[in-house]
Formats: sequence, C-alpha cells, structure tokens
Amino acid sequence: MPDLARTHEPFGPLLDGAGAAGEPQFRIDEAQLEHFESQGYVAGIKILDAGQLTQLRSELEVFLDPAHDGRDLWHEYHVNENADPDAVVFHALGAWRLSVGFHDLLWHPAFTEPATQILQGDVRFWHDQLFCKPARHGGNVAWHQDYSYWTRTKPLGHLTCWIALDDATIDNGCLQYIPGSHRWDLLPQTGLVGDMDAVESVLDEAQRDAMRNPVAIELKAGECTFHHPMLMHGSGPNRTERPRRAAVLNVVRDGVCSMTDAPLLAGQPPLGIGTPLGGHFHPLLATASPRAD
Ligand SMILES: O=C(O)CCC(=O)C(=O)O
Repeated sequence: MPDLARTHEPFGPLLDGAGAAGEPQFRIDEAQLEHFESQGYVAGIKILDAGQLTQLRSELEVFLDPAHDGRDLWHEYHVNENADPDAVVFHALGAWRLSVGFHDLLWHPAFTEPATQILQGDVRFWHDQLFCKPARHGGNVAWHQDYSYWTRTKPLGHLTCWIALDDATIDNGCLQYIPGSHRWDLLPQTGLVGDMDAVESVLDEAQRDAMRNPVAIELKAGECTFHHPMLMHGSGPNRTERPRRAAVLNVVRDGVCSMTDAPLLAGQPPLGIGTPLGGHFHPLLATASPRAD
C-alpha cells in the first residue's frame, strides 16, 4: 500500500464542495477565541457533514481489524490501550498515511482556519490519533495534559482538535475538561488509561479542588472541540449500546522544533535537536489569514 504521507494536498472526495481555506464562514468569532484563552478550549464547532461521517466511519471500520492492509504504516497501533478486555480503548497514530478520508481531513478548512486563529500563525501537522470506545465495553482515558506526552518538541505551540465521529455524551464517555487548567504547570505522565484519577497523586490542593468541577463536552457527530496542550482532560467508560469513536488532529504553530536525536514518532527518520518540524511527515497545512478587525 502506498504511504499517503507523500501527498501534501487533499486528493479524494472528502472535501468536495466543502469550501476553501480562508473563507470567512470557517472563522471562529472573538467570543470563541476569548473562551479558548480563558478556559483552555472551544467546543461545538461543526466540521463534518453526514456524507463525510459515513466515509470516515467506513475507513475506520477497516482499521479495527488488526490484519488490515497498510498496518505497517502506523506510528502506534493499540487494539486496546488497556489490559482489561472489558475496558477497551482503541488508539492509533497515523491514519492519514493509510486512507484517503483521514488523509484529506487534515486540510479541512473548518479545522485549519480556527487552528490558524487560535495558534496565531501558520499551522503545521504534528500527528493524528484515533480514540475509539466500543459499545458496552469501552474504557476510560485518564486525566492528563497532552503536552506531557510531547515534551520532545518545543516551544509550546501545540493544539488538539478532537472530532466526534458519533454523538459523544457523558454516558458513552465524551471528553471532559477542567476549565482553566491550561494555566497549571506541566505535570508528569501518570498513565493514559486505567485509574482515571491517577493524576491526583501529583496535584496540589487547589488543583484537586478544581478537579471536582469537570465540564462534559457533549458533541453531536461531526462536531469538534479544540483544546490547549496543557488543559487537563480525560473521558469516562462507555457502557451504552453505542460506540464512541473520535478522530484527533494534533498540530503546531510552524517553527516548533524537535528536541531529540531520536525519531519523533516510530517509523520516522530523526529530525535532530533544534530542527523545526517539517518534511513529509509534518506538512504545512495552512497559513494564517490577516485578522478581519
Ligand atoms: O478520546 C478520548 O477519550 C481522549 C482523547 C484525548 O485524550 C486527546 O485527544 O487528547
């Protein structure tokens, strides 16, 4: 199977008729930007229509079978991040290399335009992720800050866009945020799955208090939420009859560098210390439009 990471523009039907980057319809407003600034996230932005959801769900279905073509291209592939078969979290990095819909999604203007606004600069691809919880046996994702997994890249200029491929509710394990926690210092990794509250062991009293007031980010299928790399977030189990599937796009402001001699992701050549992210695994996705004040 060809590695789609060699192609740095959309080439399939996903974005047909979706509009173009830079169009005002895709921009978020000042109140949304202010919400991101003060709370660390902005949620409820519509990105995918019914046809796009159908395409992405059918591509995802193929990935769930561990014997699929192209499986060597994943940077990471976990049928279940958890040892417990009753708490399944399917998690994989690199879908854009395997299927045209997940490839083209990177260039969706409803994603790239708000990303340029939030990052206040040109947007470069870091990596993608799939996070899927099956009906009835879905596990939780423990509280964490994304940047605790990304300290090999600096400076901080990262952004996560979490896209619901199903209606995501508190019952089927939607994302939950601790508003304002993006202003906390960087905390150590305490585990991505398993004990939801493992992070409590490294929190101070004020932070533990704040953890009592999470906000559930319930989204309709096709909506997304953007969150800050330091924002504390996690998600509960899925015991409903419905799956909870999500595609996640992680990007950086252009200029963020590798801070390691090792490969940034499995299967990539090393970039070297101090080298800005670039090359065929980290395409530039969008350039910032001038502010329309
Ligand atoms: O999908 C989830 O439940 C967790 C996702 C997550 O942690 C992330 O996108 O950073």
